Amino acid sequence: MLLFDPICALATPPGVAGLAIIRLSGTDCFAIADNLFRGKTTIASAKSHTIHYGTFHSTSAQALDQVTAFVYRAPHSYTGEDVVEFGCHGGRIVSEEIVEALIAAGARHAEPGEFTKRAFLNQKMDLTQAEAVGDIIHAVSTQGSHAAARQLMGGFTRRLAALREKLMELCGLLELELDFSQEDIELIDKRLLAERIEETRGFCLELANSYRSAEIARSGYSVGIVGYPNAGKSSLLNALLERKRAIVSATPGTTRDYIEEMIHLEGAAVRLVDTAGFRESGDMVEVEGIRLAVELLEQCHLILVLNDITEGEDHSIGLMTSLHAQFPDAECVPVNTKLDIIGNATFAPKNVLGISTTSGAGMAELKRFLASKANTATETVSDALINARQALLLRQAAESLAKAREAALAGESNEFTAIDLRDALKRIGEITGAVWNDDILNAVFGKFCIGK
Ligand SMILES: Nc1nc2c(ncn2[C@@H]2O[C@H](COP(=O)(O)OP(=O)(O)OP(=O)(O)O)[C@@H](O)[C@H]2O)c(=O)[nH]1
Ligand SMILES: [Mg+2]
Repeated sequence: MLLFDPICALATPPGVAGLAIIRLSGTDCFAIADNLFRGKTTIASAKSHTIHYGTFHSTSAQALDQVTAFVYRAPHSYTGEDVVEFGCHGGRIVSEEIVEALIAAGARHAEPGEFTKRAFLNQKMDLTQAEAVGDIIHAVSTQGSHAAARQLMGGFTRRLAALREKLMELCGLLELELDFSQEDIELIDKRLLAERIEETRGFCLELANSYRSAEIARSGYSVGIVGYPNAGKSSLLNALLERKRAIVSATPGTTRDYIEEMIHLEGAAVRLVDTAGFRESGDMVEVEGIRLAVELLEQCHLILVLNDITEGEDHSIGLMTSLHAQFPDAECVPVNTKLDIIGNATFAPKNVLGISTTSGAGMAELKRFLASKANTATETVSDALINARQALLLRQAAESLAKAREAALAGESNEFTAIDLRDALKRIGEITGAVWNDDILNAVFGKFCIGK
């Protein structure tokens, strides 16, 4: 077990709440706690995994709060070190004063992600699990949160371990064959070897390709609301949010900036972006609004193209065509609006989504449609919520495996194949943290918030 200096931080959000939790971890943390905490027993004599009630004092003996102290002894704690977690009342002042008292007594402020970093360094979890901690905290969708939980419980770790084992086995065979090179013994058929390498390459690529779905599960499914001025875009945003967020008016060009809001539909997180209406405009503010809209639409997974049905069924065809050309990766879906004005909804084409934000017609169908699109987009996410770092390493591993396969098929010396296999293994090691350096750790833990 590695021993580190004592650190502390507020682990719950700052602000007003029923309770707050302050974490203290590292060498001497029990002694620091006993300087400030008065209960029936001392923290230093407390058994691991016990809770103690008492008073928390400042270093100048000012009573700050009545608290509970949760005691965990190394190595049976989150960080693997001695840990005390103080539960106090959730006031901004009291929680800050407790942190300051701990610092006055010898601890220091924890850096972002430092508790989890220690957990990794003390082998309580690997890097994929540490990243899952961040994902479960920041998850915006049920699916994202559940996938992060599975990753936290070691789902991704196990998959990578199986991959590593396969590659190690192949490396072992190749290196064994090298030992017998004089005798010209072939322990593994080169075609079979190439096939087995290809299997592992496919596995790496499949995982890397799930990055897009994982990103949707992590940050939400982005839906752009687009249309000519006055099509009813802001009215739709407000109707989906069930509150008046955007200004709606009969004057075309009402929305100048874009408006981004998140809604939850059947467990899926859907990020809605209301944009400035598309038109040739001489107004510089509006032109800027349209330019911003274009930038945002590049990141959208789906674009709803709103068509004011009172202007005719085909009114937005030109816009639809240019959107298709400009955003080939996004799916553009037409939606007719203001069905109530044409009175008899039977005039509206049946195979196209149609709504009225005034009467509510078609809104349930549109919500179901969005939920199903968002949920389908994340269907493939199982127990690994692949992030950009992991996707890059998986692609690099796949490249090395492609080289290894070529070397095997070309009948090159085993040494060459083995080098590429080792290279792939190193990349996989970087994903789990079996191979690490400060840059890797900074990239992973730098994104965390304080107290995690
Ligand atoms: N009758 C009826 N009027 C609607 C409906 N949806 C929007 N409107 C009206 O259409 C006008 C424009 O609505 P907005 O939601 O501001 O349209 P927009 O597309 O955001 O317009 P810009 O931001 O100017 O591009 C307003 O007067 C709305 O009240 C609808 O379903 N039925
Ligand atoms: Mg608008």
